[in-house]
Parts: sequence; C-alpha cells; structure tokens
Amino acid sequence: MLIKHKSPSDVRSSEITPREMFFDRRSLLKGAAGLSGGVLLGALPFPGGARAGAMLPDVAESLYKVDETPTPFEHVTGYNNFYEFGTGKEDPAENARKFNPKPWSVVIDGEVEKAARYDLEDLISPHRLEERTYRFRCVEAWSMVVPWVGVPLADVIKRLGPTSRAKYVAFETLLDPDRMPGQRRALLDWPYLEGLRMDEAMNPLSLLVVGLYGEVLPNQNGAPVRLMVPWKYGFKAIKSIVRMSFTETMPPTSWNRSSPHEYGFYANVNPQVSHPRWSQARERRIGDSFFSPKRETLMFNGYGEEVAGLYAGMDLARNY
Ligand SMILES: Nc1nc2c(c(=O)[nH]1)N[C@H]1C(S)=C(S)[C@@H](COP(=O)(O)O)O[C@H]1N2
Ligand SMILES: [Mo]
Repeated sequence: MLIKHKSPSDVRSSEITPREMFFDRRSLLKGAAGLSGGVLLGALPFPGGARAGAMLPDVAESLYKVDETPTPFEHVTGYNNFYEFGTGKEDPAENARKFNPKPWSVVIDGEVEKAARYDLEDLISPHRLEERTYRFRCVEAWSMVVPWVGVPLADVIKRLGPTSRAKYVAFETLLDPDRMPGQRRALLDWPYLEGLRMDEAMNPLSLLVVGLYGEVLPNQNGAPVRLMVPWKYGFKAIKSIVRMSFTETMPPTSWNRSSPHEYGFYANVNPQVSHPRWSQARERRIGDSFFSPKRETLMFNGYGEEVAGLYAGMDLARNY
C-alpha cells in the first residue's frame, strides 16, 4: 500500500529549500493565519478549519504516499490531542491560537558529536522538505491520513553525528506553563517526553514534521516541529520539540510513566494486542460517516514491510 514515487537520489538539488525562503514564508504565514482564522470559523465543523493560505516553498514530491484519501484539513487541524492546550479534541485549536512558535531552538545533547543549541531553521534548512501522506492512528482507535511536510529524521541525525554509544533518542516538548496553559494542571509529569530506539529513529519512515497540507505546521498540530512515526500509536508523535538527547539507556516516556500498564515504550500499532481497556482491532477514520463501519487496523499500521524487521525476535505482547 505504500508507494515509493522516487528514490531520494532522484530529487534534484534545486528542490532543497533555501533557508531564506523558509524564514520569509513563516513570517508571512503568521499574518495570514491571524486574518483568516476568525472569519471562517463559524462555518466549519471544527474550530481549526481555516486554511491559512501561505504555503511552504519548494516541497519535494512525495517519496512515500499511501493510496488513500487524505483526511480533510479541517479535521486534521480541528480534532487534536495536545494536552498542553487542553484535553478536549477541540481545545488545542482554540487554546493554541495565540501560541507563538518563533523564534524556536532545539537543544541537541548527550552521545552526539555536534551537541549544541540550534535555531530550528539551522536544523531543518540543510535538508530537502518533502510531503509524505501517512496513515496515522491514535491509541484511542481513531485514525487519519495526513499529508505531512518534513525532513527525514535520519538525515538530521546523520548530520549531528551520534557516537557509537547512542542507542536511543529522547525527545522533549517545550515546558512553559505561561504559553501552554494545560501545563498548569498536573495531567502529566511535564514536559511531555518521548523516545525512539536509534534504529527506529534512523528508519526512512521517521519524519521530523514542520508542515501539513503544504502549509507551515499549525500550532494545534505541534508547531513548529513534531515527530511522525507512522507505524506507532499517535502518542509517540511528540509535538513542539525543544530537545533531542542521544542516550545509551532507554529514556523515560510520559505515557509510560503515567500508566505503565497501558502504554509501553514501543507503542507499535498492533491489532492483536489490546489496550487494557479496549480493543485495538478496529479504528474509526476521522471524516467517515457515523454510519460507515469501522476499519480493520493493520499490523504496524500497514507499514510492516518497512519496519517489521526492526522487531524480529521480540515478543510484541510483552514489548507493547
Ligand atoms: N507534546 C505533546 N505531543 C503529543 C501529544 C500531547 O498531548 N502533547 N499528544 C499525542 C497524541 S496522543 C496524538 S494522537 C497526537 C495527535 O496529533 P494531531 O493532533 O496532530 O493529530 O499527538 C501526540 N503528540
Ligand atoms: Mo493518541
């Protein structure tokens, strides 16, 4: 189901995003978002529905694309999980409206040669921006198909030069209760933490996302930079990342810390392993009619060909 349209070497260097363009469009977008945001809201099914209009420049043709209809923009940006901005699905679109993700820097530390604090632009702009339409499934048994824009996480990591001791990458979300009102409540042990094994992070599917539907990433979807690992449950896709640490030992993750019995480190989509409180065998595609049947959930969310080898020999009922 996963179609490879071209190999990375086919992408011409002219498709690489020039740094200045990336900057300019981002400031352009902020103005446009403010304008259209208020005007169209009432007419849309979810509060996140207004298209901001300005697009990311020079996004390369998809290398990876599932052959399914993308979930409408208004659902992708209006039905969210982002507890830093509230626990209701419509809260993030509403409460993240004033969040300003500029300027933004990301600390790179731990077992890595080029440890430093990087401006986001410095981390992203050396790489080719590409659009990848991935299936995306939440542990709550709903799913979407989203055209994400980002850069392969593997490319970013290679440039940073992890040492031979680096076995995991830990990710951290911004901690700032003034800007993220949900952090004033102890819902989770803030900041939100996630992690990947190094070979998972280096898998070609892992994407560092800075946009969707061709636009700069909306606040409610994790602006300005979030992770997307499409064979894992949605909670692994950490938003508003401010730190990436290369570690020798398995890092703590927020949901595992808060409910270890329900959420493991791996969190691979697996229809055969139920969440303790509900089945994972089926999913509701956001945007489907209320009357349409649920869809069968696929092993590794349908990405088994690409990632099953990462878990060869592991007991996936124990390593959930
Ligand atoms: N920092 C942070 N990242 C997060 C979350 C969160 O609450 N905080 N929720 C996760 C969950 S459970 C899901 S399903 C996805 C939702 O991403 P979306 O709102 O872009 O669909 O974000 C994930 N990343
Ligand atoms: Mo989720």
